Amino acid sequence: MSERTLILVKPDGVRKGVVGEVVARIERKGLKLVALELRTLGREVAEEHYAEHRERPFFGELVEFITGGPLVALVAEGPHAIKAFRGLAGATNPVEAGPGTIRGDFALEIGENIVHGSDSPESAAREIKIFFPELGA
Ligand code: IDP
Repeated sequence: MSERTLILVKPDGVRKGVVGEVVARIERKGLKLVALELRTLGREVAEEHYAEHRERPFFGELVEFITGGPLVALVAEGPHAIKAFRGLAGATNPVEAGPGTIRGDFALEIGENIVHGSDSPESAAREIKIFFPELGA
């Protein structure tokens, strides 16, 4: 069963120059790129994307960070795309992410963990609509 997931190479990933590396890992896994764009998020889009974290103490920091520079938004498609990319990304906290994962290989701090990947089909649909409304449902 093919599905789609919304992936962000966050501003720290762009700053560190690992966009190519992340995209290569996505492609090497066998996922297909459906959309890809470099853009800088405004506060409103950032707050919408992270709406589920609105009440968390780090929300302000998270929005500052994600709007602080260009990021790469992309949609990847394939069987189990959501779980497959979460596997490539590794644990949210990079010090707990295993070697060979994106966060395990390129990050140290939870606030700067290089990538975002949708965590469920519902989140994927919601997030894809925010970043690429032209893709439809
Ligand atoms: P996920 O990105 O692995 O799905 P979530 O729990 O949805 O993890 O958190 C969203 C993002 O919020 C994380 O990727 C991370 O960058 C940031 N974050 C999570 N917990 C903390 C924290 O305790 N301090 C700062 N940032 C955090």
